Amino acid sequence: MRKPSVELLLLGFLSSCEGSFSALSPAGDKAHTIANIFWVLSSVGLVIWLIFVSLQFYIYKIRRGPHDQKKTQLLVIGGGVIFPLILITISIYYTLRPLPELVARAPSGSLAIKVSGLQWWWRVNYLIDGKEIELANEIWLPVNEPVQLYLESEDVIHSFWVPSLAGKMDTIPGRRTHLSFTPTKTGHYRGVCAEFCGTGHALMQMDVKVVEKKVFDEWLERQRTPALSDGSRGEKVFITNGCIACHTVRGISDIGKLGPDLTHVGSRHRIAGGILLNNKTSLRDWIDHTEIIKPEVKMPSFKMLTDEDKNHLAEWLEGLK
Ligand code: HEC
Ligand SMILES: [Cu+2]
Repeated sequence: MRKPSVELLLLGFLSSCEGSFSALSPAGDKAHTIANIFWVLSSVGLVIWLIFVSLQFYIYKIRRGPHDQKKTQLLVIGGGVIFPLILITISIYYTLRPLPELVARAPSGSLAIKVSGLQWWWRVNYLIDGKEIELANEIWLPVNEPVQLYLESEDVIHSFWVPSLAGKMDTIPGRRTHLSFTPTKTGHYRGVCAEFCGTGHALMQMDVKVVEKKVFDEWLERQRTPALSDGSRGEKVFITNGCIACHTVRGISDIGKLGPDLTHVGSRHRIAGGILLNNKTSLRDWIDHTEIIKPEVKMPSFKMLTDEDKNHLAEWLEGLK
């Protein structure tokens, strides 16, 4: 059997860096800075590696045997001490120089969003005209406008990371951290929790949609409107089976704060910490096998509901656009 060629392996490796999860396809000002640092440092590393390999080739293949002691000493001191010292000093300067810009806050008056990490999902609050609207695991942003994120945690340390848009920032219980950036390209990006935070850590993701300002305004307006009670069977199942103890659906019940706000759950791209595509089947599965989909999740499964009730419930949730 033919072995896979190095080019093929490299291609596979590089292609896994493409797409909405990648720090190497930047779509935000800060992510561009970070990607540039990566490319410059990698290129310098590559050049040094090539010089080193050439020297080895020279010694082993071209000019074997003893060498002039003076010259070799010079090479060891020059190439082994002085050159690395200069290079490391330059790279420290080069990598630290953009730091103030990377941690700078957005200008006052910018769009402000509070994002809280929880085991194992993200609570997202838009702060607009002194009012908050809440959603989960999904953030929409207008393109080319700076955004200020306030990051918090309600339990353990998590880390907010949308590789295509900006660097990582920890969310720490009892403290507020900051992250600001300007998305530069419309598109759909993915984010993850980048700090091990328990069993469901790998199942704690999010979607970020960068859209034109007009689309953003329309979306925000829809998200602000409360849900309308329609007296349907799904809604009744939701109210009478304890879902409202943990979930708010604005316009119907706003006592539940433990779980995600479900006012517009039907409009989200994914559910359950960004791991299931949102449709009626996923919603039903989630209610039915919560603990199988996400072990140790803070929501009990509701297997005991009748099949018909589960169907009505899933249909009603899906309709909460
Ligand atoms: C004890 C509190 C609790 C109860 C009761 C509860 N949930 Fe949940 N629910 C949660 C938590 C916490 C999550 C987030 C889980 C995660 O993603 O890690 C969640 C997530 C969800 C989601 C996914 C939302 C999203 O956008 O990701 C849906 C849908 C949902 N619950 C529906 C229901 C329904 C329907 C009921 C009643 C049959 C119910 N829940 C009862 C706590 C609860
Ligand atoms: Cu986490």
